[in-house]
Amino acid sequence: MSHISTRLVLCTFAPLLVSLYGCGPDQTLAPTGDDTAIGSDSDSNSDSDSNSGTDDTAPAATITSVEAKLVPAATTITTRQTVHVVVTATWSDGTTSDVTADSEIQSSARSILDFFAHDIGQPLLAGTVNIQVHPEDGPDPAPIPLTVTLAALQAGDLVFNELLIDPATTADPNKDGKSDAVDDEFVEIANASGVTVDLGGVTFWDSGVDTPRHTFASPTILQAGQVIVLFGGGTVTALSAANAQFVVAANDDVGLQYGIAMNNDGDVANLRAADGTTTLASTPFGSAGGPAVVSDASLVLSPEVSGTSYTHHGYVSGSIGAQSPGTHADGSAFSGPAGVYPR
Ligand SMILES: [Ca+2]
Ligand SMILES: [Ca+2]
Ligand SMILES: [Ca+2]
Ligand SMILES: [Ca+2]
Repeated sequence: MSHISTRLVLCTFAPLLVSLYGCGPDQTLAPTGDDTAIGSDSDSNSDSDSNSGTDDTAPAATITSVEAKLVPAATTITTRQTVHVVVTATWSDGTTSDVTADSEIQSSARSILDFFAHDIGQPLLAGTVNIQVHPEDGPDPAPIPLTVTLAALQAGDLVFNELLIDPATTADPNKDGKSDAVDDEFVEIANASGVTVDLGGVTFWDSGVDTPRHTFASPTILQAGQVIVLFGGGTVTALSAANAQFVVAANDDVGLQYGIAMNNDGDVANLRAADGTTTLASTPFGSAGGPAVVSDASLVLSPEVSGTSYTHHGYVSGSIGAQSPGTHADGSAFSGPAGVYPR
């Protein structure tokens, strides 16, 4: 409307502009080639110019701009948060509408952040991404930059899914070619948090000593649905499984070369946060309370990862035997993020 008013004023008081603005009873308002500034203004005039006084043939409005934003707004998130993308179109008649459902929403780095649901961004690793939006109609909005940082570990994020406290004298779970009561002990630690976490600086303790048996290297990234297996010693290079990592106990105390030292009569497996004091997970067994230790086989959560009690590994339906470092008891792989965030 303001365009019309301006035009009327101009036509009334500045007759010399008649040729530019097309004043008069006709409709010669179309842009004239390279004169883009005037052309774009007068183009909308021609749509709303109604000499007849009736609203007869108004063409459909068009999208003039599109904006994409995060709701709530964010420039940095941790892996414990998700982001919600909202796409809004502004139309030539001044109205706006939500066109999120009609827009393609993509991440510039899907390993860092991905869209498993249409408009919900799920962080997977630390880093910086651009969220790119392609609306079905109208111009692409500016991409949304976003930085992802790793969430701090909390109690409950990690669970001891499997503990091999008393390996069989003929077993070789770490597959280093030797059976060893210390080296072949292991704990299988599952990420039950549903988000990516970093075990860097986290320590493993048994009971009765004031020194950790193992300190996880920085960073040790564990994504949702993944596990890491900590063996007492030996080598683990022959082991591999999807969504699983394998490490050997190591600490800085040369006088404490006892592996992870899980006593067969009873002990407590503990994980502490990098601050050295916060307990992340604690599982007593045998004489320390909790489940009885079984000989020559491991204890495994029932159901795996989400359970709160332990059972003999060999009793699990479909069990592959006495232990299963890096896989479910039936030998199947852990799901990783793809199983935690279904599309
Ligand atoms: Ca033992
Ligand atoms: Ca071995
Ligand atoms: Ca011990
Ligand atoms: Ca297992």
